[in-house]
Amino acid sequence: MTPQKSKFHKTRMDNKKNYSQLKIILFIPCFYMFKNIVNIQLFIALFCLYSCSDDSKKYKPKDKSISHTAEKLNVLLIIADDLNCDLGAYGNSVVKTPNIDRLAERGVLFENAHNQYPLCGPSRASFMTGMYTNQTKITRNNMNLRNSVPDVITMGQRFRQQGYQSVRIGKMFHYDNPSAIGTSGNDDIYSWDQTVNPYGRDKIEEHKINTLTPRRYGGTLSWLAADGEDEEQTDGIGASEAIKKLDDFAKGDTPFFLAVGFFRPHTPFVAPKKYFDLYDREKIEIPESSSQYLATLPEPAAKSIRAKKNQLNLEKERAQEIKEAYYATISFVDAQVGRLLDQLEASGLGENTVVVFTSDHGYHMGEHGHWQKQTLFENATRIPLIISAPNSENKGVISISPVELIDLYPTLMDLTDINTPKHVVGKSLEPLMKNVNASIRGSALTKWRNGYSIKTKRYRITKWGSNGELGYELYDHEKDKNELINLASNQDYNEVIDSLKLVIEQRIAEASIKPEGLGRQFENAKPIPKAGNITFGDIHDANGKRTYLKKK
Ligand SMILES: [Ca+2]
Repeated sequence: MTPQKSKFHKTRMDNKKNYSQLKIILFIPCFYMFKNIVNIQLFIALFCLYSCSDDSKKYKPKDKSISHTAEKLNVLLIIADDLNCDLGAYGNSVVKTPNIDRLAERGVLFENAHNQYPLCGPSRASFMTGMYTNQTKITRNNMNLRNSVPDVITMGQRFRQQGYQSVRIGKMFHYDNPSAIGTSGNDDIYSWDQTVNPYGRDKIEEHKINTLTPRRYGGTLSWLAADGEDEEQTDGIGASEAIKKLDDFAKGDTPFFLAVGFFRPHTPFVAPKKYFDLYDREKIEIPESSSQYLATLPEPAAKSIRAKKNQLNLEKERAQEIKEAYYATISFVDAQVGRLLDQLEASGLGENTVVVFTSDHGYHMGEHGHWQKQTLFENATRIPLIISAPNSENKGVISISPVELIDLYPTLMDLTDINTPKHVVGKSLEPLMKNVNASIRGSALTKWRNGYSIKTKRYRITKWGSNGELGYELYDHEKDKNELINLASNQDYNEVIDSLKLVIEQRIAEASIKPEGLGRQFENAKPIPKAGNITFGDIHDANGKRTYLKKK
């Protein structure tokens, strides 16, 4: 038993003893007051009844998890923003991620994990509530969760309800990145006991950042090999704050849910110079894409990968420079993950802390001719997901079963022995963590605009338009991992596509049912109005027109 556990036992025993003493003290004067008025036997009987009924409340808890407080595991949830599976642990031999790889060695790596909507805000609202976006009613950024599902119990809120200290550092719910860094973004105040909003040199020196669109850094490709140390960057500061929190938690006896949301590798790809030195820019490969290929796709799919006009057909050298910066930024985030893992070990918390590493959605790096997110290709739907539980016998194993980001909520509830709220429709991955060959779902569902897509172990089918009237895509991952050959019209796959059409319809119908116990659900909640971005140091007139640009 760890010192933390024995402290809990002691506190509970002390409380019990004090409570009994208090009852005896109250009983004596009451006995003399009642002595000459009513039947003493009746009083004693009433007292016993009161005593017993009180004890029965104490020793038969309604919620089984409450009785297990003494054995609570802590949770450290680390989420990167816009990180795809270009990681060593996921088989990428170029990107250097020794720390995420070391976490994978002691946990379960989910090879076939997918987000539910490949855009920050919707994805985060979805996994923090354990529901699909047709249930959260959030499919846009800059939405406040409580405007559409005010009564929902978020993951952080559930931990708080169970006596955990729930702390957010950085980005968990939607947060305009990088424009809102330093603020709380579109946070949910009910999810946390405490929040920390780091703000680093990447913001103070934002004007130095290279970008395809002047003074735009979030929605467009932008990058910088920065001067200075990790600890000066926003995510370096976030990691330092998390280390301080872990240090505090190690001294106390309260179970914790520490959610650390890194802002990188989301654009701007800013990392200290040393991380750029890890890569050989000239050797970085850029996928090619043709206009003939576009003709094989339904129109909405073709549009999704040609939406960002100034990012199309980048010159190879420019594309390599940008991709190198994304990789350098991944290595920078990896180093911050390493700092957290080191602190977990040094503080002794590693023995009773579940560690999760994930991202809110995938990211194209020129695949299909597209950069960034917002498509229904594997590049945007697939996410890294690694869960390390201290009491798990399965370490360094890989699950190829399709899983969803909304499965994280019930998984963490199961691992910490807390009852999952009824409205959570994700499925616990605990059976897969015990046996990677187990099966909990046949497919992972992702929505984007008027399209839905499911990924099974072998296939991806994508449907566009509410009745499929805008077309279908079918990919066979056994032969085409990059999803370049649309088989939707291939006669050899008639049976496959017919059966998968039934499955996707069923999945969409289920994902659209209002979950039991959710409470109110509003259809048409609107995003907050968004003001124009201001880069720190630039001057704008009252009409928002820039009158002065801070020089590099
Ligand atoms: Ca994101």
